[in-house]
Amino acid sequence: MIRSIISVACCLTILSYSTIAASSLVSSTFDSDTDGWSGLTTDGSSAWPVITSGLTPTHSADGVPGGSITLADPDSQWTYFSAPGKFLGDQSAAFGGSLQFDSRYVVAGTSYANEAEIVLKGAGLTLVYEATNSLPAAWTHFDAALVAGTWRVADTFSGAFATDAQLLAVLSSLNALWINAEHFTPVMEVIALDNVSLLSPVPEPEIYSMLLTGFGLLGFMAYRRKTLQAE
Ligand SMILES: [Ca+2]
Ligand SMILES: [Ca+2]
Repeated sequence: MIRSIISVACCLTILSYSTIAASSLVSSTFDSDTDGWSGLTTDGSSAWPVITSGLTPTHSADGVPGGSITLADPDSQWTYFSAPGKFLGDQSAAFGGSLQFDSRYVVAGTSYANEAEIVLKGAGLTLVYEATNSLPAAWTHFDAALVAGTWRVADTFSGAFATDAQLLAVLSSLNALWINAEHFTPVMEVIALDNVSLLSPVPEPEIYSMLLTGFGLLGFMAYRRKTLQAE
């Protein structure tokens, strides 16, 4: 009895460790090429209209690890990396998970300018995520949770936080995923991007802890019962 309870507890432990790690639903590591990414500029007004599309990023050997892509600021508008089709469409599995990437500047401008790090469009909505006002020269990891209260609707600085329902609607019919390549004034910076990944939610560790504690208690009770019977 005790042995079987211990085996079940061990299995649960192994199960919890194997499922706690969030799995990547789609990713770009840029190890050999630009993986279909492009670039664009927008004027950053409320509808975030595209001013220039079809910019071509450059593949670079400098990544963390492997290659990365870089985009040079082409004009006085806001520049973004634009994700290829594999990141778009129904990405509802990422709801509750996160969007992660690494970025750094390769060439700096004179002073920092501040724009939304990530723009998501879908279901007639535009959501923006603000992460940093000062991208450094060193590779920096960004982890944007895809949960309510972190993304704003339409406007970077004063829009309302997106609700769970709005976020899920956008992720279910995603038609644009842009990552900021505009961090400085004037028109001169070059920004690098690596390891873009949409991740599924991480199961709550507390649930597994509670399950394991429960099994531990059951095992102890069974042990006590057996000991008492033997006495
Ligand atoms: Ca890489
Ligand atoms: Ca600039």
